[in-house]
Amino acid sequence: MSVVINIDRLMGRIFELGKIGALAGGGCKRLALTPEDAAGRALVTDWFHALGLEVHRDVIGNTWAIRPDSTGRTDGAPVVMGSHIDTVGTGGLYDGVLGVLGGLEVIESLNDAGIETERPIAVAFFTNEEGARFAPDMMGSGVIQGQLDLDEMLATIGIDGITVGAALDAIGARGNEPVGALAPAAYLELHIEQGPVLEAEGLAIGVVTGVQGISWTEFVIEGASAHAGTTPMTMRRDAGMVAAAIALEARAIARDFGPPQVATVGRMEFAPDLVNVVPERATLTVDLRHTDETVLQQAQARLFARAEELAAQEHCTLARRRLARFEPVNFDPDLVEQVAQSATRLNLSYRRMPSGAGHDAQMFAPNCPSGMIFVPSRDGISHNITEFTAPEQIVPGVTLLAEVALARAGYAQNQG
Ligand code: HGY
Ligand code: MN
Ligand code: MN
Repeated sequence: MSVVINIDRLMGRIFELGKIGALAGGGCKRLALTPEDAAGRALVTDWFHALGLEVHRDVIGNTWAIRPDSTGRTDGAPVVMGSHIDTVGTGGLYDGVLGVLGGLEVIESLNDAGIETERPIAVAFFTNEEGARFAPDMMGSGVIQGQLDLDEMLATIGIDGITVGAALDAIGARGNEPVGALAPAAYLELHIEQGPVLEAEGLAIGVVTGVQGISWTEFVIEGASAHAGTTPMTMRRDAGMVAAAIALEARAIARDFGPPQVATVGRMEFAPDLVNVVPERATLTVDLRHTDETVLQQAQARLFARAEELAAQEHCTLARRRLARFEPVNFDPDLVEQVAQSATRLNLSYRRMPSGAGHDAQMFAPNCPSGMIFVPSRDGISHNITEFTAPEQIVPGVTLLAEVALARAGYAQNQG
């Protein structure tokens, strides 16, 4: 028997949350720990309370809600279904949200069916998964799972000059549960694929085997401002040109290494940023990813060495700062197999695949059996306001999430 989910109820919640931080052309913007994020947190936390769940919040704002086991207790290690509700600046309605509200739908569907479990089941959202305002990404889940240092993260300064600690307090999101307070028996995350594979292969489900390695670096190049018209090219110390050359090197690395190597320059700023002034300072970020740690190290080494050369050639200085660095993660093979077998039992087409994006699940993987379920993304698009997954594609994902969560939590024997 599989749990019957109420897709209309779930889509209603997805659209309701999507109204918060809604962007003019569609999609939404709820950068971590902004007033928009605070409003989203309040709405979802209200939904947790409305189901009578026991709500907890920790020292960096991670929030989880526990459904008691069949004896009414919530102190056992729960099976956790989680993800995030913060978004990037051009966010869609489904990235992260589907995993949180899908988990809530599983819990409400269990309530509807009167199904009780031997273990507690919980649903959670984690602080600052995106890392767009405050790097690194997966910050909240990294802290509570011991992969990132709490004090270091609270002191992290965002792209707008505010620390994580100050932003937490500005929206009243700091809780009192300590690091390590959430110790799941198993962790499951439903997420949109955010890439083109499932749609291209006509598959319903991605059984995620792991997450590729991530390297985020900020470069700051210092040169000298000069007159754009009077300064001979040989006299320039043009920080902007060094930044542009580093960006082209990042693209060359992806080309030369070939798939699955990817490289992205997401941010680039010049100072004084004026049409007729040679830039004296340039700041850019480079995001490199690969499924193989050794290759990612090679890509990173080439980028760093070339950046030094380019700066020296232009008589500029170069400062480099790590924004994020996570090695590739493999999910628990038994759990991956269980997801695959449940998909087969539900007659769902699927394939095993790694995740190109980072996810909270990778922070739980060293501590408990962790796994992920993907559903297709239209045109493979995400981090874009046109991100879309149809309700009929969501149903299999949530049904499979329920199936695996129940298997891990154990049906209580005294089912009516
Ligand atoms: O960057 C990522 O992969 C994720 O969206 N935080
Ligand atoms: Mn996400
Ligand atoms: Mn994302």
